Amino acid sequence: MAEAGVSKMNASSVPENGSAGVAGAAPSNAADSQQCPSSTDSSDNAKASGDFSKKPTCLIFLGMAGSGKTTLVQKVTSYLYEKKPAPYVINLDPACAEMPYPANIDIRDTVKYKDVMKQYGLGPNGGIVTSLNLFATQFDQLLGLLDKRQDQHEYVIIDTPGQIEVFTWSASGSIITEALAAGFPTVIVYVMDSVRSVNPVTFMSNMLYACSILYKTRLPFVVALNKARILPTDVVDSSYAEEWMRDFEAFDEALRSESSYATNLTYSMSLVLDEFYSNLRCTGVSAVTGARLDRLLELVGDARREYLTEYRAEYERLRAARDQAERGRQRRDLQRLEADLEPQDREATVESDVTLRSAARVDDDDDLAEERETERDDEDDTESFQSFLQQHKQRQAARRTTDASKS
Ligand SMILES: Nc1nc2c(ncn2[C@@H]2O[C@H](COP(=O)(O)OP(=O)(O)O)[C@@H](O)[C@H]2O)c(=O)[nH]1
Ligand SMILES: [Mg+2]
Repeated sequence: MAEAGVSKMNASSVPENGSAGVAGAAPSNAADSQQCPSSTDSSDNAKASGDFSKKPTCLIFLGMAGSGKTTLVQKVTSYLYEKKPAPYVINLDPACAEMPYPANIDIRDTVKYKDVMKQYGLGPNGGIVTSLNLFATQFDQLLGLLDKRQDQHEYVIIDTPGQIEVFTWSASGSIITEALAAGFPTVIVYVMDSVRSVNPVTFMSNMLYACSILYKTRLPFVVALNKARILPTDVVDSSYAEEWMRDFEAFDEALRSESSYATNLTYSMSLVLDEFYSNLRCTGVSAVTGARLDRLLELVGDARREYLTEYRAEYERLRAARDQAERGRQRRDLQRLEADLEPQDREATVESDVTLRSAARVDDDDDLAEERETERDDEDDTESFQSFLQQHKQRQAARRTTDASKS
């Protein structure tokens, strides 16, 4: 790619580095060589057969800016490094100033977002979206790398840009999510700032966002109520949020103390979200202390099982439906094209088709011989027809002479 700041992404240029240190975490390359078992027959079979039950779980961390995605990715990465095998970590935030975890793939090595801003005359948000778009065009190469390493990792962890809408409502975000979900068991970890959601109206906005992502991605979902006061050092006790989800009366009571014009709307919305809450996996966590990460991963395991039993089949069905719709569209286009053709165009097409077919036979010796034979037959036919005409003319001339002599 020639655009400013974008280098070609290939196996050699995609740095699978591990230089940024995480406390207690070995650099990924080192961890790879120490911990990752070499390919076994069973894993080769898994690759060949596309056996999803043996593939690593892809965790896409989404959430509002400042909710703690990056901090949580760092903590989960560090936690998994201790447990082994090491996770495969991908940073998709081009504007991230400091990455506190060792990433195998870092979008900033491929796309320089400040150069993209300059090159296209964009502001920071436009620069981030365009950088992600540029990266998405080469995402198949990343999938290739993941495919090669799928038997070496249990988790693939993906950090996304600060502003949630950059990923959730952009074409590139959808392409990346769909590409991952089509090839790997994929789970969305929705990170919610429990300190900033103590207001019921803000809580409802956050939940509506979570719900819209669930319906957009159609992927299994885990809500991480981050910055929760699980330990005395944390700021807020996240159990209020879990109670509001479980108990509508409790939420209603909290809402009564609000005198905002949005109260009525929030009340109606909470009724709508009742169904969403009923199936929601949710836990308080602290990205700073690492509290309840084991619970978070337990819920992720649950979500993975759901992917394998329900979402996978749904994905296959959707893909098949899309392929069928595409084939139908192509057929209709062809029919429309045929209908648009004038009769003389059609004759011309038929003629040119014959010409093409005859031209295509030139290379084929047998067909050529056959064609020459046919030509000879045609010549013979022409000769016999001419002699027939000759004889006919002679017979007529003879009859005319006989008639003249009689009269
Ligand atoms: N107290 C507390 N602060 C946190 C926690 N997680 C993240 N933070 C802070 O929240 C701010 C935003 O975090 P960051 O991970 O950059 O958010 P992102 O934009 O979603 O990636 C940082 O100052 C973090 O230190 C947590 O669990 N507890
Ligand atoms: Mg971040």
